[in-house]
Amino acid sequence: MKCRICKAKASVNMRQHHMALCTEHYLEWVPAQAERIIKKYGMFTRREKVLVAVSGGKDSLSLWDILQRLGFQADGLYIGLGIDSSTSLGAGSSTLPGAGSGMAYSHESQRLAEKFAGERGLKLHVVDIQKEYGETIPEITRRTSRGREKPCSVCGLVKRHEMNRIARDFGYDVLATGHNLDDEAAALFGNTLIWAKDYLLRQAPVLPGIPGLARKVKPLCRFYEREMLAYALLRKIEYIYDECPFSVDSKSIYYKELLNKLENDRPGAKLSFYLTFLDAHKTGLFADGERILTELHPCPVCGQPTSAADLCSFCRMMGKGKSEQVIR
Ligand code: Q46
Ligand code: ZN
Ligand code: ZN
Repeated sequence: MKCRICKAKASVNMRQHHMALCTEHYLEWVPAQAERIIKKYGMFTRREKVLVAVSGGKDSLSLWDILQRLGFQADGLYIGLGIDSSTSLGAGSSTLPGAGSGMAYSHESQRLAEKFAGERGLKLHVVDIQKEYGETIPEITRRTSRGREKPCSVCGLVKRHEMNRIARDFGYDVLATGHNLDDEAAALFGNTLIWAKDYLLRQAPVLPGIPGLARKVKPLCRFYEREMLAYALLRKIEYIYDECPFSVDSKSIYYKELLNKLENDRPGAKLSFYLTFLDAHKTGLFADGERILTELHPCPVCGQPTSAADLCSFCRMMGKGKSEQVIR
């Protein structure tokens, strides 16, 4: 297999694009392609401040690397979830995957995110959930009724809240996450199976900002996971190989496997599934639902927009609002 550009030995073969590239040209192709995606969907400009949510994994670190190489103003945000060797959801939950697995997931992912930033002189915000709120994600899960079996629902809520908070408090125009095509296609597949209207409505490469909520963008949404893996390896980015212990057996991993089978037989199927969805979206498939965004109001405690009747879900989960004064 030869590089399409220089005819040297190719390092990455992309069947879905009918294209193979050598290392040098692959490392040029990825940022060029990312820039096209950023422009095509109107994600952000070089004048805007971007906050990249970094987990220490290959996608988010590669995204930060790409944005730096392209000359965007991109800082990082790492959220310490407290998912480490002592992680357990307590009695009755001992069968949980990852519970007490001995893997210091948060510790190691934070080390790698800090190492990445330190070596490149980049600014990284670190929020430690336990220091900030007195409890780790598994501890909040144990205390509340949200997601008894897995901390993912609590974790997702806390991460969204904290990303919005830091973006707002530090004046970032846009929040970028490292979701790749496999993530997006798996989410789309799962949501389509149950026609989860509200989720389908909000699944897009760009979610426009509204007062109190930064614009959210996914610049890697058209890159296959294996393309990002190749990029991270060829750029010699040191990232955490292990997934969060709670992601084991998750539905999204199952959907990814199903879609990989499909992709294997029909190269490009995953991309076309996602892109035809975006087209359908654009041409009005969910037009009626647009009103959902207008029904938000600011949470009386934290000020973030919410559709809940009073406090937002985060403040309710954290038991805020009862003794606290309304702050904004
Ligand atoms: S980090 Fe959090 Fe994920 Fe771990 S607890 Fe679940 S949601 S699996 S992306
Ligand atoms: Zn080449
Ligand atoms: Zn709130």
